[in-house]
Amino acid sequence: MARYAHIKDSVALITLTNPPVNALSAAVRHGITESVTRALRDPTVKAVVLCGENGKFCGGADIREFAGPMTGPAFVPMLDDIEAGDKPVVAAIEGMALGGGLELALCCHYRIAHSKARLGLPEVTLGLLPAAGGTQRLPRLIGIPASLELITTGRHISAQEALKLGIVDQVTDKNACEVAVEFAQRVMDKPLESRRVSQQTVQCPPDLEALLENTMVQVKKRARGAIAPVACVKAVRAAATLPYKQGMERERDMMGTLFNSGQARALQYFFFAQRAVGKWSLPSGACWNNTKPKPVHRAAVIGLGTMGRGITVSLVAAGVSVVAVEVGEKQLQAGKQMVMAILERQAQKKGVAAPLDLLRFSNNLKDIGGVDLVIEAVFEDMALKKQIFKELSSVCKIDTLLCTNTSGLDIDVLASITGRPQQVVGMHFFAPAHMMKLLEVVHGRHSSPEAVATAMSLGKKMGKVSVAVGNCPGFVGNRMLMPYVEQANFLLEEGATPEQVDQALEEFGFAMGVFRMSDLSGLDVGWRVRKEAGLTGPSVAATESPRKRQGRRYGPIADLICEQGRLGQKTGCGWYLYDRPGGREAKPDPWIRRFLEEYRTKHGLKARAIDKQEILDRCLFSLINEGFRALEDGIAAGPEDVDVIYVFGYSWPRHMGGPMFYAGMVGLARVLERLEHYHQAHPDVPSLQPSTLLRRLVASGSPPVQQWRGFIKRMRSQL
Ligand code: 3H9
Repeated sequence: MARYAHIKDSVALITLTNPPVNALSAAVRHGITESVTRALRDPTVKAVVLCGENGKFCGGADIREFAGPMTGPAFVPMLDDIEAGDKPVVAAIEGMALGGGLELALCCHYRIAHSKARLGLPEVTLGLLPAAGGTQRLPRLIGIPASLELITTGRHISAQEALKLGIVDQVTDKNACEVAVEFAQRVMDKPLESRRVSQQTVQCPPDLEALLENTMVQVKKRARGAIAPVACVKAVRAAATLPYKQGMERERDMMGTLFNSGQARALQYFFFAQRAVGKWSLPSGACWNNTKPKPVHRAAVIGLGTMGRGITVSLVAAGVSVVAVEVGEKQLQAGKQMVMAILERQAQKKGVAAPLDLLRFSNNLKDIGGVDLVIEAVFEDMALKKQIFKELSSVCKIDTLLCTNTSGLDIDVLASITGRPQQVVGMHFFAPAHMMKLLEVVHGRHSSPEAVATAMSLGKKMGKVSVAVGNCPGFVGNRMLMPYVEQANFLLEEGATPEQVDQALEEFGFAMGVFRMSDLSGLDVGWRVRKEAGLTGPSVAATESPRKRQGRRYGPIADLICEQGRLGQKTGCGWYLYDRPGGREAKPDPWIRRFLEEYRTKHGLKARAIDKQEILDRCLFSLINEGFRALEDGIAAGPEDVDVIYVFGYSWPRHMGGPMFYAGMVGLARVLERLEHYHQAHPDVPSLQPSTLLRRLVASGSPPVQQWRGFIKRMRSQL
């Protein structure tokens, strides 16, 4: 786990060997301790170089070990011993030095980094803080402001930035290990006192108190209830105000609290969930490691509305050449201007030229004949999409992949219009598509494994977190959103206000409550979907009760709001009031209050006081219940898929792990009991009826979320 070699001219080389990222498992820590002791004892060794195998220095503590009791040598004494040793230790950083990996480098006396290496203290993203001295050594090395930024965000930085900040002593394009050995030979006789970071004094800015206070305010605002970023600020404060030893005690105490917190468990689960979704599989048995994607060099985007523009930007930024098609000349020009402006802004930030040579605009579908893949991103209108898919089928070369960005329409219907249903998949991006990380890759009944693999791989190239999902109305994300929004609407009927519902959801950790979110995306989006589904509009029989559809309770409030021309931010009013069309600041609207009162009177509803807990239980548990149904149907392959979709697409707070993980945290028995309770109170709301999967999991003793995949497989095989 750590290889020791005594190489030329009195240098010992210690290589961490724990693929894939040389994480500091108990065995590796053991290896380091033994090797360092050996080097320090050997009189022929005058200096030590520490490096990692396969061009990777170290990815930090072994996160998998956090689930069980910690064994092996403790981190802090191991690092202290290296720093206190009387022989210079040089860290040769290739690939990455993250978390405990960077802390290991910080206790070395010198650090040489390869120019492509990435460094950082990302513990905060795992619900922790850098507790092997990171919060105490880094401020001593680079000062308080830069440390606060790096430790509270967990941002990875380049070797060049690390050099500028003073984290590393040298950056090289050559083999960092060889450079470090030469370096070690030059410094082997130099005194070490000034090289021991823990012995240095922290350079504090004169406005330290104000800086710490401001940072705390900003961090709390960004954290949305996460506790680790707050602890990180406190730990850096300790570095600034206490001697090293006491600072270390503060670091250790706070780590103790964080380590055992539910948030840390949630974030560590989420770390592995993000990686699990890349390992997709289809019911046919085809999967990520037995299916090769096709290369995509040239693509077309059809439609230059908000979605088409974002998708075009993402493709071009990923190095794919794009023909963007829009039939209306005005829309084409507006889209062109916007796409070019975004690409130029992005390039300016990076200090490079915008890749505009990859971009072509056209108002003629015939111009896309030679592309490898098309993404249709027109209005959410089935008739229009069918028309386009018919045309695509005749103008594109035979092996072109045909994708749709629909947010919930039937992929199989679109596939059936083409003569090549196996080459049709959904690529559901989220707005704004050039910024949002999530991509749902929707496989229809006939989608080929190669088509799915290609869309997944293209998503990755575009920097997205891609999740493969099955085909059903709304797929996974929007399907689960429906009962959530429905409950929010029912709560208004029963006595709540939009701001009361939003406040409860925002306090839970969502970036925006359901009504503020709806105002942002436009109320007409859902209105169109409901019209298309025959829930509102001219297709509804005049004799039908406004609060019932197909024998179920229906909440028509959102339709009535839309009928008033209140479509959200873009019209200056929706569930809230804005100072102008396009305004951002939501203010409670007395009109809505009056409207709700009149509505309740008209329908004989008596408003009652609704508390925060009921709002959360009804909105979140109905959404979770639908998640269980999506798992039961096989539309979502596993709980990780649902959770990744909700965190990246719907701003579910990451420190709550995602809806399915959260259900496990709350206790499946409690979720079931609450759903039963509310379903009894509202028997005409089917989405509150607990799913079979939830019932079975509870009956089986509520196994942890990591075991649900296997449980579902067994449950299906018994059917
Ligand atoms: C810490 O250090 C605490 C300290 O302060 C000490 C306190 C006392 N452990 O991401 P990839 C696995 S906390 C275990 O696909 P990439 C990963 O699951 C730690 N496993 O590759 C995957 O496995 P699989 C602080 C790890 O090239 C495989 O390696 N460190 C660890 O896209 C490949 O990973 C961090 O937070 C780990 N530490 O990205 C760094 N790291 O193949 C976490 C990775 O079975 N790691 N694996 O799916 C990362 O950010 C990325 O993995 C990294 C590589 C950038 C390193």
